[in-house]
Amino acid sequence: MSGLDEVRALREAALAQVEAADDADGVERLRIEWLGRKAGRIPALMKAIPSLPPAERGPFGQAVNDLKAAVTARLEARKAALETARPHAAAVDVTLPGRRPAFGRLHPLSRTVREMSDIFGRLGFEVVEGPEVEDEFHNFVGLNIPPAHPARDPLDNYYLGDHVLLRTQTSTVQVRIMESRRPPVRVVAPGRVYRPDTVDAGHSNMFHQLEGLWVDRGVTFADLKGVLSTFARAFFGPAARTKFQPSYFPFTEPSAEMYVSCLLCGGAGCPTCKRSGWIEILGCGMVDPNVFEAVGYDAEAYTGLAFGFGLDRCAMLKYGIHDIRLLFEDDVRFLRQF
Ligand code: 2NL
Repeated sequence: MSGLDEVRALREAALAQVEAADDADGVERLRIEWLGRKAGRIPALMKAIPSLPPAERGPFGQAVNDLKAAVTARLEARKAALETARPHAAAVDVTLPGRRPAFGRLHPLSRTVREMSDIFGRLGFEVVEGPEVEDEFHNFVGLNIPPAHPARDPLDNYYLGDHVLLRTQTSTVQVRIMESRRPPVRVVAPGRVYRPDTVDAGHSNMFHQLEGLWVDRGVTFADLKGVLSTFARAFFGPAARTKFQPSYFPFTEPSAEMYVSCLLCGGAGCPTCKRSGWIEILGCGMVDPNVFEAVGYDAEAYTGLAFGFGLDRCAMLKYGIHDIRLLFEDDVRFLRQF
């Protein structure tokens, strides 16, 4: 076969291959195979020209140039044809129904924090936060809990090092607020707290509190009862009744526990309220003068009311959750229900 016949045969092969390419990658592979500068078949023919007999060089060179032009043109055409064809394949069918976005929702505890903060906001309280890793001053000393107090037992606390621990109550935040501000102070502090309790349906070693503090001249126990019973009706509903029972905390004097009428049985008695008709939801009292002295407040001039809720327990009561662990397992089958 003469050189010219060979070029003719190659031309047919190349053009047929280009027509058969069915995507942009295929066209590009053929461009490299035929026109590629390093190993392309047509450049190889060109490199062979100088070694031909002089009389053949002209016609052969001409034929190879034509071949190159034809393959180049056909590759371009094929590429353009594939590009115009593609939008059809990938077209958007505007008649299809839309895809519904997946909405998340708030965790029942986040909802509880927001609902409570909202109610206390309307009663004039500001929401404040503070660190979960604390020192003994803010967790104990400032709250009138002396070194020998059982609450400071290393077995009842998560100590992280000397005098450093995970806070066991959010009162630490209020101590910090009193250190940094002069009265009047009216704040609530929601957040995580930690105690090494054995985990069961009613206990977790990490749980949530919302504590409140109101310090000013002339704040009384009547204000305490008013604030907390107003809160209870706003949070649990207008039918909720409240009662106070004397108690003891190192940081308040006098101290009390507040009970709400059981939401589940309306006060008649059921397993949740242990047949008493009442459920304890918080501890409270008038701030002990020793706490004021620890933060540099004048205990003669000011009085204060304080209270601390178990947030998890309130959320469980309101939403009918019987096991605290469900709140922390993050099982979407559980979370989807709220
Ligand atoms: C409970 C009891 C309570 C407080 C928390 C408090 C904070 C300061 C000063 C005085 Cl800075 N008191 N907080 C007072 C009484 C009770 O919590 O059992 N909570 C779940």
